[in-house]
Amino acid sequence: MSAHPTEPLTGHRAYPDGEMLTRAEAFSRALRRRRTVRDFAATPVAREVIEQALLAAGGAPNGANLQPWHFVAISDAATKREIRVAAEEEEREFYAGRATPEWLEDLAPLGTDAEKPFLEQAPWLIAIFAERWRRASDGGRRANYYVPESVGIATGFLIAALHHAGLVTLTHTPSPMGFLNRILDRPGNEKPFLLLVVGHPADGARVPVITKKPLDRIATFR
Ligand code: IYR
Repeated sequence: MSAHPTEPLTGHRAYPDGEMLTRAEAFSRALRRRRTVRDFAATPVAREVIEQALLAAGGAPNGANLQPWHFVAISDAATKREIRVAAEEEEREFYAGRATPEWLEDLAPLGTDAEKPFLEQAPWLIAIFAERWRRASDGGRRANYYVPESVGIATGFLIAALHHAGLVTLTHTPSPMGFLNRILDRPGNEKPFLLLVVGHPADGARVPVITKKPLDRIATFR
């Protein structure tokens, strides 16, 4: 077996049982306050906040620590406009027939449609790319591993970090999303994963009435 360098686990924090439960409850409550918001205020958000959230995402567990992701954080108005125009083009086709009737029926309670004004109104868009494979030093292709899992976990960290900072997000998945490679100059080995819309909620923002499944429907203990 090859020797690999190790270091002491210094970042771990242990808590007494009672405090552990209190912490678990507090974190659970904090994350359960998160709601997807579609109405954004124009209020700016400091780039440093976005940077910190991206650093949190970049610490996510992933396949062979190859970190197969790339985040493009966009605040430039012209780029946001270009993304909106391209996304709405795809969405019009989606709502006009590419989506199955069953899919549209499932979306009806959320009140979504092909209009995506939030892509221009929100101060930040974060386009998340999955690096399907990487370029070896000899120019050939090398594998990445568990790419969707890795990028999904990192995106979860990112959403949680932004929520923790007091921002709201919308996970937007125009389909297909190939236009993001073109607009954002990303190479063909990177596949758009999703577009995260980030900012403050608009004054008086409203959200759909929805329920989350209770614990006994999402988990089994044995
Ligand atoms: N991408 C479309 C449709 C859409 C699909 C699902 I699944 C949602 O949870 C929400 C929307 C859109 O963004 O409108």
